Amino acid sequence: MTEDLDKLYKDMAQCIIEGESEVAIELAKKSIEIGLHPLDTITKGFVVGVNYIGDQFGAGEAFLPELVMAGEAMKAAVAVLEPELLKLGEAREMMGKVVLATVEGDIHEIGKTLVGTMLSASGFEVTDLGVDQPADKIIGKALEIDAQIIGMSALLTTTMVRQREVIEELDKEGLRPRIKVMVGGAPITRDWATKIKADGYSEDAVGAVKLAKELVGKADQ
Ligand code: B1M
Repeated sequence: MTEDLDKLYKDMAQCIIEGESEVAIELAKKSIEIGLHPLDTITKGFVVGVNYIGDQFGAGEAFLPELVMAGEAMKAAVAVLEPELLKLGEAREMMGKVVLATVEGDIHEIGKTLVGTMLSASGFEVTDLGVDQPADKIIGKALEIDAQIIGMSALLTTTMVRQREVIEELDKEGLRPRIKVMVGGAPITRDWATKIKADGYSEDAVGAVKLAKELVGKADQ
């Protein structure tokens, strides 16, 4: 059984590496049928493949089309698993409102979407603005819906500075601590979050939920 599971996780990683969206969808469906935890499917299976391609790309051993295809396959797999992730949450009081976005100049969406799904499953009302979002749109939406939290994702070392711009703008407008800011994304570290005076940082989607609860003073729920 363990061997079967290992093989399934390897097949999941492999289909992302090969950019096989159809196979990714089938394997994601299979994981649901056999009762795997959707977060295990993502982190032990599909993410292994997308990280591998990312490393290969970074080393100049894979090229943009492969990165694009891996991204598409990853997106397809996560889309199948999203309803399962949402089912993990139970009906409960609304935890708070979050405006979520990938910062301006950055079109990476998979991790941000995963964070949004996990927050929704945990009782947060999430407004996901999508990718490539400038500071004024992020702040404008947070004010419009009276959000307690702005969550920003950045996957590029060239775009992570945009997180600081949003925080500086919030400070300038006197909107903190009314609106708390959480940041994440592959190049983001706790040191970076401290440096830009974010209210919190998480390295993954599960941690993002814990952090968001802390930020709205509901860590015990
Ligand atoms: Co791009 N890319 N990419 N890419 N891409 C990286 C990020 C890179 C590290 C690859 C590499 O070179 N090794 C590299 C960045 C290098 C750097 O900045 N130093 C890179 C590059 C260079 C680029 C382009 C510039 C390539 C080019 O055009 N020459 C280009 C940039 C385009 C742009 O944004 N302007 C580009 C494009 C793309 C695709 C479009 C092809 C595709 C994205 C598809 C999509 O999102 N629809 C893509 C992909 C797939 C990747 C990698 C391979 C995988 C990213 C991913 O989806 N990971 C990536 C390499 C890598 O990260 N290993 C890479 C899976 C996802 C679940 O993880 O997003 O980290 P992640 O999210 C995690 C945590 O970070 C955290 O929780 C999530 C779940 O656990 N988290 C948060 C994320 N956001 C959070 C927010 C929070 C809290 C936690 O609070 C608000």
